[in-house]
Amino acid sequence: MSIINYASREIQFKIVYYGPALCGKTTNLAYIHERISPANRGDLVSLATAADRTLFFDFLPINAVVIKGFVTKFQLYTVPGQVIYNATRQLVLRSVDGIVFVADSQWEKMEENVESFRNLEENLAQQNLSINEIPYVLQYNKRDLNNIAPTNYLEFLLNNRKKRVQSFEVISSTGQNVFASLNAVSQMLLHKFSKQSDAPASTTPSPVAIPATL
Ligand SMILES: Nc1nc2c(ncn2[C@@H]2O[C@H](COP(=O)(O)OP(=O)(O)OP(=O)(O)O)[C@@H](O)[C@H]2O)c(=O)[nH]1
Ligand SMILES: [Mg+2]
Repeated sequence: MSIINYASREIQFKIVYYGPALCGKTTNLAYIHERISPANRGDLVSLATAADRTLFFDFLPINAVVIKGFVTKFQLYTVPGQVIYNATRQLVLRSVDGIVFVADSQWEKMEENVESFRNLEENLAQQNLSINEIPYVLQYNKRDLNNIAPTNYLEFLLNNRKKRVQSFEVISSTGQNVFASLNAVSQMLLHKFSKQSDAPASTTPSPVAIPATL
């Protein structure tokens, strides 16, 4: 649930990067952290094992646009993808506003992708939420590798609901479409906020300032 502070005119949204182990969630946050100027972001906080597997979560706060006089902040989190850390995923998902589901495009990861999506739905259900109520986008990551499934197969597996969502072909290690997917989900959140608040909807600018060097 977004946090609105009328005194400081700030609104905060929580976006969670979800997906199977080693699909590239932390790599997304590392890239975003590297590309946004320190004036517009906080530190990337990562709690990882020696082998760089996320143990608890990664956290990156970013400042984005001003909308209707509110400074909008996005708090980006990743969950640990390893199956054993489900309790932690449930904690990280608390009060989530938007989700970037990161799928690993490699053929051998299809089952894990589907299982992770199902696990996401189950964990949302525990909060009495349905995936259909939460703005989310899909990332098909690791498009640079050779052994990858075609995107229409990934669409068939993961984007097969009545209401299809936006999906992106991503190479998070080089940054391809990392900001496109973040902006898409942020924009959905801002639209939702615009619709819910009393003031007339304004045009929604690109929520996250994309560095000019991209
Ligand atoms: N070739 C390629 N490798 C990638 C890409 N994205 C991530 N990787 C690599 O995949 C490995 C796992 O990436 P992480 O970002 O740590 O994965 P994660 O989803 O955070 O994993 P957990 O924390 O265990 O859930 C790392 O070695 C990354 O460099 C990509 O687009 N292409
Ligand atoms: Mg990680």
